[in-house]
Amino acid sequence: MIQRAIVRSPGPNFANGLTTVDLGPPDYDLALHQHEAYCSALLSCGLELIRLEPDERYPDSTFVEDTAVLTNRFAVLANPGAPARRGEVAGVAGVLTEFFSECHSVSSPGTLDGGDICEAGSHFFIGISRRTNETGARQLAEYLDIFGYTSSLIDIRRLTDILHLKSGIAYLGDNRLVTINALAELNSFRDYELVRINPGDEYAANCVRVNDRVLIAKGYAAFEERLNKVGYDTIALEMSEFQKMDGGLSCLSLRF
Ligand code: CIR
Repeated sequence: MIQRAIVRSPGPNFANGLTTVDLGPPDYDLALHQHEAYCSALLSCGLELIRLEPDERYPDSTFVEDTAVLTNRFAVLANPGAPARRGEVAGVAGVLTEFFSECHSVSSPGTLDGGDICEAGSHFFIGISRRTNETGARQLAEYLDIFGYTSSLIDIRRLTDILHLKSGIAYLGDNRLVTINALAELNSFRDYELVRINPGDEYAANCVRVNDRVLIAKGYAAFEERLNKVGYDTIALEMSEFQKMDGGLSCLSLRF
C-alpha cells in the first residue's frame, strides 16, 4: 500500500522552467487548479499528503519525482541531469530523511532524474536519457542490488520525443506494463503483458497506479476504456499546463 505522497505546487514563475515542447506558456492559475485536482485525487486514493511550499528559485520544482527514487527499503536522492534543477534535491532530502533510515545519493559525475526510474515490483527499469547518464544509472543499480532488488538499464537516447523513461512506460502492477510503441519491442519487456498506447496518444503512457486506482491524463478515452476493461478504476486528470512544461502525472509526486 502506498501511504504518502510528497507534492509541491507550482510557483508563480512556473513558466520559466525547462521545456522542449511547443505548446505555448502555461497558465499559472490553471496550473494551480490542476495541481489541486491532482492532490485531491491522491487523497481519494487514501494517501496522506506532505505539501512543500512553492520554491521560486526552481521553476521546475513542482516536478518533485525527479529529485529522488523511493523503494520500500531505502531512498536515493537523485542528481538531476539539468544543472538548473540540482538545487531542488536539498528541499526534498530533509523530508525523506524523516521517513527513510537508509537514504543514499547519486553523485557527480553521475546524473539521474527520478522520472527515468520505473519500479515494477522488485525490479527497476532505469532509463538512460538526456538527463540520466550511465554513471548515475549504475550507481542506482548498485544500491538496488545491495538492498535485494534487480534492475535493468534501458537506453532511450534515440527517442527524441520522450524526456524520461516514464514518459513512455508505466508499471500498473499485476505484471502489466503500459508502453508506447517505440519501446514495446524491447527484450526487457518481453515477460510483461503490454498495454500499448495508440499512436498519437503517447502522452497518456505516463499514468500512475496508486493503490486501487490508476491516475491517467484526461482526453484519452480509448486508453481509459481499455484500462477499465481489464479491471482498473481510473481517475482522469487535466494535465494541459504541466504537459506544456514537459511534465506528466508521475512527476508531480513522490509516492511511498
Ligand atoms: C524538466 O524539463 O525537467 C521539467 N520541465 C519537466 C520534468 C518532468 N519530469 C518527469 O517527467 N519526471
